[in-house]
Amino acid sequence: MNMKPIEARSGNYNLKNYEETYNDFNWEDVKKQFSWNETGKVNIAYEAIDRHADDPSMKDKVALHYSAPGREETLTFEDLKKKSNQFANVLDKYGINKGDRVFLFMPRSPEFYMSFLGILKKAAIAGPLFEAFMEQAVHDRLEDSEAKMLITTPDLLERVPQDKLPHLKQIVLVGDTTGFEGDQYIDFQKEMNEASESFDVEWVDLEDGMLLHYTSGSTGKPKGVYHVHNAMIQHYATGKWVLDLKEDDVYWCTADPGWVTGTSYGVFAPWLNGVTNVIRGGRFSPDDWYETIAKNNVTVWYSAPTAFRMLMSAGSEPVNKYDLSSLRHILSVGEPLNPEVIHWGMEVFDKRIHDTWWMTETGAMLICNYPCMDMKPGSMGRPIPGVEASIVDNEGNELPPRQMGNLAIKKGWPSMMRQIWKRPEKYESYFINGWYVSGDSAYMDEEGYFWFQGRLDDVINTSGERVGPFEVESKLIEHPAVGEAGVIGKPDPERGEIIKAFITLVDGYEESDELLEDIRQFVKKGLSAHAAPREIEIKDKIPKTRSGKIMRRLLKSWELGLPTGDTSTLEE
Ligand code: 6R9
Repeated sequence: MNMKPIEARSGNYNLKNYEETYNDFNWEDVKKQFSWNETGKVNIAYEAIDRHADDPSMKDKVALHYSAPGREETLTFEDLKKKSNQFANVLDKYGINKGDRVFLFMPRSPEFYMSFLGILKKAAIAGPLFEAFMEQAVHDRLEDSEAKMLITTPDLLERVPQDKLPHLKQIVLVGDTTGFEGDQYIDFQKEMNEASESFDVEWVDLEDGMLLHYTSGSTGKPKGVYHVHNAMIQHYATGKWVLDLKEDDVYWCTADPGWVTGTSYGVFAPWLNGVTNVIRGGRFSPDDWYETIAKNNVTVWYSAPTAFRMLMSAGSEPVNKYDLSSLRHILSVGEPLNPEVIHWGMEVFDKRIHDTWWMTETGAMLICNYPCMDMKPGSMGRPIPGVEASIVDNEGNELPPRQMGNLAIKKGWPSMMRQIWKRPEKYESYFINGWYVSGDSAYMDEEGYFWFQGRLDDVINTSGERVGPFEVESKLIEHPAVGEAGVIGKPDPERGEIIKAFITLVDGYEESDELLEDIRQFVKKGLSAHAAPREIEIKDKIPKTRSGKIMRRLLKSWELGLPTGDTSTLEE
């Protein structure tokens, strides 16, 4: 996997010199960017929207450019200020108070963003849910958070088991409300039409809550990861250094706001930096995606390996139809970024795809590739300024370079989660010896670049060798016949575990013993004998989460005939 680094191209980047900035860094300097630094009045939605709307040179700038099949809409910073004020007034009218949980269960739409910002202005806590969730998933999250209000659409309401949610008092419906009788139903459009466009933003403390993101662990029920307004410091800073956002950028983050990437980087980072934000609704298709870039002249694009792999499999026909020359910076998150994908990006976009590593729990990017930095394909990059990362053993002792262990972050970065909702013991269990231990396994090289190996639960031990599934998967997809790959360890009496690969075949290839043997040899020659899968099974699809992560845990349960555990985030 160690390939030649891809050198940085020169350019006028916000982060000019990684080492210098890292060594001479102070979060206090970042805090000076915020209006609360002088006024003492804190609210993340104010900093993201109102602050620009109140600036005569910014108020008419496009904040949100929304497009979906059949709908297109453009909102300026001033528009968004007014609309979110109106919604904050609606919340006020219906008795929502500071700290109340207000959940959103709806597709990406302008109404989503107005409501989301309104919730924050009212000092309540927003809980975004994936629109694809089915009844049990919706129930578990609303019950655990004791949400008082839900914003949803009439269509999705059938997946909300209202009779089993005693805390849920009000349901705001976005869409046609004919036939919905009862005091609990609130008509979004009707209320918005009646609400005032001015609202006195509720000022909060930096440590007050704003966001509850549910995330599924490998076992058990999803946990509520609680974030506070203070996170804005890091959203802003990483937007500047890593996304390299500048005044004239048109930015597109492809993530759904049900996933932390769709809030931290689909809402906060671009707007805190005063940048035009493109939101695309509807389903993924290569044509729609390329068209979104071409039509909006997207300059900075943040997506995920699964999407890049799908675009890659779609071949050069769709990509050649569009003018993508507006793109100047491309980034990825959510899963290991296969070197193959980076090389594809160099070919079709003539740009490097910059990997970034972080988690729901970390609230913002922590280990990244920067435009000013040489990139080693397969590595996640280096920690952001102001953050210390390391590899530790199970007792929290630091390990030397090249030794695989727990990827850990020195406790206390600005966007760190502050609670696991109602589970203090779970929260404490993340921290060992002053380190936040991520549950990812990785190693660091001599130059301080971090290399992801797998979730700790996913690392395979075969004949005494530790093998990360990512390396094997990356090699597998380099084979022309392989579309996607998911690799697990399968218990074996002799070897501890053997490597089993699940793959999809690229169109035009047929399953045969010769082909499987060829794929096995390809990994053996390209990676190592002990990393070559002993078993390969062909599937129509590899199971993935809504955020595009391969669900190796599910592959393993299927293989071993075990219960599948929580699958609420499984993509259909
Ligand atoms: C933002 C987000 C977190 C887990 C994380 C890791 C995997 C994320 C990655 C990556 C390799 C990267 N992950 N980024 N693995 N390289 N650049 O994804 O949050 O949904 O909570 O997932 O995703 O395993 O621990 P979340």
